[in-house]
Amino acid sequence: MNTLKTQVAIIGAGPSGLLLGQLLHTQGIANVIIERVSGEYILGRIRAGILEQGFADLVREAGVAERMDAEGEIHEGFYVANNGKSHRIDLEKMTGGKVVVCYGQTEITRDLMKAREGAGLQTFYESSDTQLHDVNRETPYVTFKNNGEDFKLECDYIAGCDGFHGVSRKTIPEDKRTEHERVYPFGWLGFLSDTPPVSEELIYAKSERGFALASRRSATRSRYYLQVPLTDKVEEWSDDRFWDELEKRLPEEDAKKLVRGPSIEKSIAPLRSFVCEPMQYGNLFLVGDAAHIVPPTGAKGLNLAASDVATLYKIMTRVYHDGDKSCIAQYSEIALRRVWHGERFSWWMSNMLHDFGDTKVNDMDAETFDRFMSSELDYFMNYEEGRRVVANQYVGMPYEDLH
Ligand code: FAS
Ligand code: PHB
Repeated sequence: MNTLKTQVAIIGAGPSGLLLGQLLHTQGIANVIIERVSGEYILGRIRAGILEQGFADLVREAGVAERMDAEGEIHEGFYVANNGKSHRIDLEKMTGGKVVVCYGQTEITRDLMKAREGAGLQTFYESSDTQLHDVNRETPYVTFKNNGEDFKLECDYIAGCDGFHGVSRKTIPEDKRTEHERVYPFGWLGFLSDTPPVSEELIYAKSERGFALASRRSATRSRYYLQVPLTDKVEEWSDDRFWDELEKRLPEEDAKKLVRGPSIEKSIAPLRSFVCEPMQYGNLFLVGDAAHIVPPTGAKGLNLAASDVATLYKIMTRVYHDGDKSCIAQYSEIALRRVWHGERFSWWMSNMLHDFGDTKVNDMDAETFDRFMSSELDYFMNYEEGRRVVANQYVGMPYEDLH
């Protein structure tokens, strides 16, 4: 058995784990990451694209923002189209100057991986049988296998950054955690292509045929999504079929500007709202998707992970720099307050913009629910106070300081 010691053990080398590790490093707090798959595999997972200002500022604080600031696009607004009629949400004007950065999660992850390697910080990729022990004691530890050897990592704290399917949340005894969940009756078919995006800013389009999102990664790389039934298989969607359907769902003036090309990534993701309460148990802290999931309609998933990281980073800094452990108990309360704001916004945007087919929602038949949601969307798009609500949620609620 190889026995190692660190201050903070981090489970998972996704954006949560890597960003937390880098921020702790800037404060001289030792940390080791244990990851189940390879770095290449992680970089092959195409996911989020919109960073709130708070996230971008955190990346700058971690000293890893050079490429993001050079290549990321500042977006001052986005469009919501309701059956062909487009409304622009002017983020900059409606929020007193706040904007979002359009820069792929893959690129942020790549930058964080490079910074971690450059700092010589330890990351055990392709580990297996990771288990968390004595999380309720002063001396928690993690055991795992790597490269055919057994390891024991002794630490003071464990950050469970291992996503929805990870081991950390399940380490909290079932009678000590409450899980809230809403699974949506549809999924998103994502499509990545090296074609010039149809629009400078994102378009969230509600249509009679279902939801579509026109996003982007750069001036030459597009990211599109279509709402599809959960029964669909990605093999049933040829590139031509995707482009034909996208064209039918976008407003006409945008659809005619579509530039088609081969998909370089195509996958279907289910949509769910999920929250685990509390987000901490003893010296174990759940971070990001390990604790919560949102439908991507509000671009909140990755951004809620960042605000969890910000809170835990502040707590760890106070513990190790000031010797003040009293703030540890604040993590879950502070993190969950912002998580539920993101959950509500993402659930609300999903209800307004998707076609629920014949699924009963809130004990209404789908057609009645759709009439209510169409009126909701009509109000929030056609009245300035409505657009302001959407704008302030989209750029992200402020990060809360420790008490
Ligand atoms: P992650 O899931 O990214 O990372 C967790 C890491 O832990 C993984 O690398 C995993 O391999 C590792 N791990 C798991 N179990 C382990 C174990 N037992 N031991 C060690 N390591 C373990 N968000 C948006 O804002 N917009 C989007 O468009 C969007 N699209 C998405 C599409 C898909 C298909 C998915 C699944 C998510 C999407 N998200 C989106 C949300 C996504 O971006 C997450 O919020 C983000 O990846 C959260 O990062 P982490 O918390 O680091 O979790
Ligand atoms: C993306 O670019 O992947 C993206 C952007 C905004 C969303 C969801 C996904 O709401």
